[in-house]
Amino acid sequence: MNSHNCSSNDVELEQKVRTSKSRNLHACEIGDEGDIVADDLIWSLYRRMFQIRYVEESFLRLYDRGLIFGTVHTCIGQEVCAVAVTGALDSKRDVVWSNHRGHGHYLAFVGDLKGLVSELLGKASGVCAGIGGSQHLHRDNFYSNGILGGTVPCAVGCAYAEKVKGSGGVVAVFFGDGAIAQGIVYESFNIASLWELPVLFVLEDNGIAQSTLKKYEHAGDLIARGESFGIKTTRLHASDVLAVYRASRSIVEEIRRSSQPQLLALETHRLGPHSKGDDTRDPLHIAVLRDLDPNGRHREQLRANDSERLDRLEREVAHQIEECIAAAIEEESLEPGMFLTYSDPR
Ligand SMILES: Cc1ncc(C[n+]2csc(CCOP(=O)(O)OP(=O)(O)O)c2C)c(N)n1
Ligand SMILES: [Mg+2]
Repeated sequence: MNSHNCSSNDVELEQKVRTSKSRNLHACEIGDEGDIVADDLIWSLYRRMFQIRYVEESFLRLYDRGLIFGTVHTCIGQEVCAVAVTGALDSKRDVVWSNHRGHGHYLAFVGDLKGLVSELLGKASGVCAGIGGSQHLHRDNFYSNGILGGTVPCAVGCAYAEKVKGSGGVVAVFFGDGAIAQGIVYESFNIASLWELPVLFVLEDNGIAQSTLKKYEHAGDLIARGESFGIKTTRLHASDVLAVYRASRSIVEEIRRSSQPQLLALETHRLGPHSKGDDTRDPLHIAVLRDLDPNGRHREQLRANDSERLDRLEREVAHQIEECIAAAIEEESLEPGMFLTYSDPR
């Protein structure tokens, strides 16, 4: 197991802030590999991270304006997990199962900005015709559901299907440190390992489940749980997108070759509320976390590399998102009665 010591108490966090501030790397050096390929790659990975951040912040504002119904869980601060892991997958043959915090996973894997924005605004042009909403996104090989842990056996079943078909597809499933408490997760680990299924279990360990800190919920080491089922486990900080991307690529290729499941445990930090405005954490703690924001750190590095290119990138991405939002707001909303009569036209 690649293990880093990384429990999320404040003292350790402050040390990390100091360490991250003392590193002022050129963009090419992110991931400790300075080459041309890395230079282009980091720009495209950052583009996606910025897009996700901008969309998520927009969703919170739209929610406040009463334009989003139901609930909305943003992945602000956790963008590296979505971008790096799904970037390592092949969207044609691999499959993603996501959870309640899935907008970033969807954008990074499917790339369907318009479908996502319209879906959250409850419009017919949304990816699920506006009736799935934030937690029920499905298109092509992407599935999501808000039942904690419930997606993990679905992913294992999918991986079984891919194996039987001989497609070479890998199934990645994202779940949090709260969800890993669900018993079904262990039944899934067991079967995946026993039947040698091509699954990548991705634990997004942000140290909190809604308002319950990990230390009040879990005994023992979360990461060791996969290993006890014979599942090879890698533990990383989700702070350096290029490093996590490269690690994910090699893990995915290993799963594809061997048809053995693996667990990738990413330590990450949720910078926003659990859903909308419901953050019970000490504001000082959040301020420390914000200093560690991977988006901010990558942004600083890219600005040092080419500030005009960065401004252009952010302007373009923001403009595209604003256009999508404006168009979706203009679109007529669904009639409440249609929920009773809707049938999928596909
Ligand atoms: C089975 C189930 N129980 C409770 C909930 C309500 N709920 C939604 S998110 C959440 C916390 C999830 O924590 P974690 O798995 O760590 O993911 P995070 O929100 O931190 O990304 C809870 C309790 C749920 N969606 N499903
Ligand atoms: Mg959590």
